Amino acid sequence: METAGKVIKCKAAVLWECGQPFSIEDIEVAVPKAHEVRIKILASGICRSDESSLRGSLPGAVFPVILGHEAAGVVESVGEAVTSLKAGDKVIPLFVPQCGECRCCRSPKTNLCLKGNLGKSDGPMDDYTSRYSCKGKLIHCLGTSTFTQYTIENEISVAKIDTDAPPEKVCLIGCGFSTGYGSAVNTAKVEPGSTCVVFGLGGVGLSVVIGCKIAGAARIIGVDINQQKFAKAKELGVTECINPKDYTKPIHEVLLELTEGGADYSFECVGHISSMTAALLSCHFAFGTCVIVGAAPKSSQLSFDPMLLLTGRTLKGSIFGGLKTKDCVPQLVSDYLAKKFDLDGLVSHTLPFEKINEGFELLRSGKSIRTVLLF
Ligand code: CND
Ligand code: ZN
Ligand code: ZN
Repeated sequence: METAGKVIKCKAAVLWECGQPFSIEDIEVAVPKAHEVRIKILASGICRSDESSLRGSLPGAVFPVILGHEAAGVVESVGEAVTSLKAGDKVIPLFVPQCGECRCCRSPKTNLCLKGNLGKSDGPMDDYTSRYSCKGKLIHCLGTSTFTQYTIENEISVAKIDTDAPPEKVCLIGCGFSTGYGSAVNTAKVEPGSTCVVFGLGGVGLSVVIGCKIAGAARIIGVDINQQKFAKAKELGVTECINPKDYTKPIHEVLLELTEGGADYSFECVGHISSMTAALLSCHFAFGTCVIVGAAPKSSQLSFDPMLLLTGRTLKGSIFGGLKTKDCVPQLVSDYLAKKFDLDGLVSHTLPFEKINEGFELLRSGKSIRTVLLF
């Protein structure tokens, strides 16, 4: 492409300060260095973790910063020594890399990679420096930094996907869908006939629901304090919806009664300590598994009676559904194209990229499931 080897000037949503609105700015994106690829972003979803980073409640963001971690795009150019990708490839940036060589990558027990830089500023670059500047100022990256027309990633943080994949849908495979679906089928390993409880029916929680349904769960109980989420949840596979606001007693007591003593699997997809404890208490005392998917505010602490585990409960968590990113993302995109699952129901709104602040307002007001920004 004619831009290869040159600095690119483009638009990006820059967050100058914590808690402020984004401002659409002209930025400069550097030429990709060795092992790096420069990607033209086509679509990027808005995830709750972006809102938490904006508020400074997740670790990592150093301001000014470019956020965004749920995107699809096309490779514009590649740096030296890039072997797995070329200009024109359709791709999904990965906020968890897969180098294939480190102890974690060699282990089948985890999807994390020791070359990853989760929760740290300046993303997955080998030298932990940024590649963006605006008005002569360095703009930090965080994870994959996809709220920009062009971004730079390390080759190990990019999955090549099917050329026919619609970016405005498969971008969700870059976070929300894979995180939820993987938590059900991979982290929990839900079996046919089981009873599942899902706290939080946003983009992540509904993807857990899709995973539970595909795994053959007999009952999927959705818990949310926002009644507006229930219709879509039922469409996607929730069998009963519960609103904690409708009860005076603690919600785990309601769930224990409903499930003959507790769920086989409970999932926390909110990001609050209180719902994490409720999820743990809602799974069966002898054989229940609770999976923490939501990201709690930094420095918060979870505390509970250790007897809860002694009797046989399992407490686990996962990032990106525990799925090895570079291996699984292309497969999930092919499975979507083969209609093995549906992403369309998760996309409640699409907006032009410049309306990013409107997209965040939809998330804050509880009106959206996923808003996808189109570039
Ligand atoms: P989103 O905000 O869309 O959904 C959260 C849902 O929880 C909303 O429907 C709320 O109404 C609901 N809710 C709020 N409070 C309660 C409560 N007390 N009880 C029940 N429901 C409640 O968020 P999302 O789906 O984008 O993300 C969910 C969480 O997952 C969030 O914490 C995010 O940061 C995290 C996450 C984790 C990972 C991972 O890899 N583990 C990746 N991305 C996001
Ligand atoms: Zn996310
Ligand atoms: Zn690795």
